[in-house]
Amino acid sequence: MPLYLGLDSSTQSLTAVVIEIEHDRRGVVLESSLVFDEALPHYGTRHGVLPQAEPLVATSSPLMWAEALDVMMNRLAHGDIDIRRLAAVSGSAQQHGSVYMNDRAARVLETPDPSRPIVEQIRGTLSRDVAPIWMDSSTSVECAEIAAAVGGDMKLANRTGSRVFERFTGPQIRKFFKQAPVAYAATDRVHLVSSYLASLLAGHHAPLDPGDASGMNLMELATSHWWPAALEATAPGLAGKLPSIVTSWTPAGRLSSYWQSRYGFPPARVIVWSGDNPCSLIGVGLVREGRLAVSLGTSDTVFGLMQEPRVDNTGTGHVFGAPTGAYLGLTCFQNGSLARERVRDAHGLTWTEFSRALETTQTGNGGRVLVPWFQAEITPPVLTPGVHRYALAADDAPANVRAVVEAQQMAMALHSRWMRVEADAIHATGGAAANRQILQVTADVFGADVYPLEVANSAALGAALRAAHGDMMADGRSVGWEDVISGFAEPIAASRLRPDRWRHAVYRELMPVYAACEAHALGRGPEPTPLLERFRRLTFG
Ligand code: ADP
Ligand code: XUL
Repeated sequence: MPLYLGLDSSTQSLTAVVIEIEHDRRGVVLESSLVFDEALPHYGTRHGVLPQAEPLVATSSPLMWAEALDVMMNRLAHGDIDIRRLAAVSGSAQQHGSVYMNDRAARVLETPDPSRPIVEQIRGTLSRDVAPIWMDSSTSVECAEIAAAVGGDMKLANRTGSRVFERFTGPQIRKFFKQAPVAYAATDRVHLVSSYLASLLAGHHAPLDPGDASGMNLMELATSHWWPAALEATAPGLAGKLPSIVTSWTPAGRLSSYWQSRYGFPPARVIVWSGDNPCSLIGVGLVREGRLAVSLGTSDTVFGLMQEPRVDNTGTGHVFGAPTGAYLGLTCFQNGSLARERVRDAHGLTWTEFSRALETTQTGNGGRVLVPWFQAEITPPVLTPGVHRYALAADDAPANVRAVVEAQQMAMALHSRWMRVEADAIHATGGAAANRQILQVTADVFGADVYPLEVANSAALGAALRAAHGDMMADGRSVGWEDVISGFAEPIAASRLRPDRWRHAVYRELMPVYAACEAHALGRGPEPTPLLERFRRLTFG
């Protein structure tokens, strides 16, 4: 029976999920993770990010990602599964991050020496030591230049699915071209994290899929081709440096001789990789329109499948390609898990105590509100971090715990309205989806059932399912997505969290008040104290 491997190279870790699928026998046979900071401490990352003097800059190490891949493949080869049964592998990676390779890369990728670790061999193939990642917000100048050159933000949004965003790859490439023109000129290929890791597996420069390419402000959403006006606005000669874009189920090749000779892998198909959010869409089973997913990882995201690309006129959300060939509407928040950790750590709590604080505090928090921009924020755009407390004492641990979780969930509900998905059920994934007290707030805020998924790493599971789908399609078996996900990504009724009507009514009152606090924190609205007092009177008498 064939096995399929999905890898997820996320901000903080690399995860592998192996599944078997044949007729009715289907299931996860292995899950394994390595945390970059702990497993590869010699790169000096913190939460997967390199230390930085400039607060808006966020980079990571392409060499660390390559070494992590090697460590994981070694672990799989020496583990309990029979890797000779591996039919295909695909992957998921944090979106937007870019890797810059020189013209030596093609040869090294093609003829790697299996007796030496791959990381040693690719060291000389990078034209830039570091990779800017999605947490970077240092490119406001370049964003303005690109938007102006293509005829404005809404034009860019209508063509590419998103207005210009600091973390998107186009502005990042432009900044590199301006700051290091010689190194830019020496760049033969600009990869995303997804196509870079796929290249290491396949032994040649791999293509991108529309799901990840749509996170660059460079791809025309309607055609899945590079948009010449955007390339021109970004950097000279860019067309010649980008990978091609292929449908999400295209084989990029087979595991190269390096993996075969070094670890005994078979020549399994490498299906083109995608971004973590597009992969999660599959991994949480959202292959039809009408439901939403929340991913509570390093970033918090709220997303759903769209048959038609409905672009966000408010400019906060994105439309990406979905691995099914349809579209993915998404809103991303930078202050996700790390903001929850900041509150947890400020009060010296464990996750159990954090959950207990949610259980022992009141819905609506007695009108105490936190706007939790511990780091720069993506939604709404905030470049200078700032934590704003309304009627909330900084040393009140339980109230701060409730306030951060309520703020994040209300922000997700408010800033996903543009998708116009009336969700009666939400699928939850990511590290913090293990926390049922957090998910209860999600259910009460959205007024929807929330289903935590059995496999917490939905991005890696989605990648494994994409590997299976791509392999079957390449064999000429036209297989539907419903069949692919069946038995893997179905919500389990027993784990469902149901919204409470009274608590949902409280959040319906609080949400406009939270929006007013957000506007005030942004410097765009009046003091929200009268609104908070009115909310307290109405709700708590
Ligand atoms: P990513 O894939 O973005 O690297 P994950 O989805 O693996 O991140 O999520 C990791 C995060 O999950 C950690 O940073 C941690 O804050 C959070 N987490 C883990 N367990 C819990 C818990 N019980 N309650 C809340 N958050 C948790
Ligand atoms: C999405 C985004 C993040 C990253 C990291 O636009 O920036 O969700 O993909 O997970």
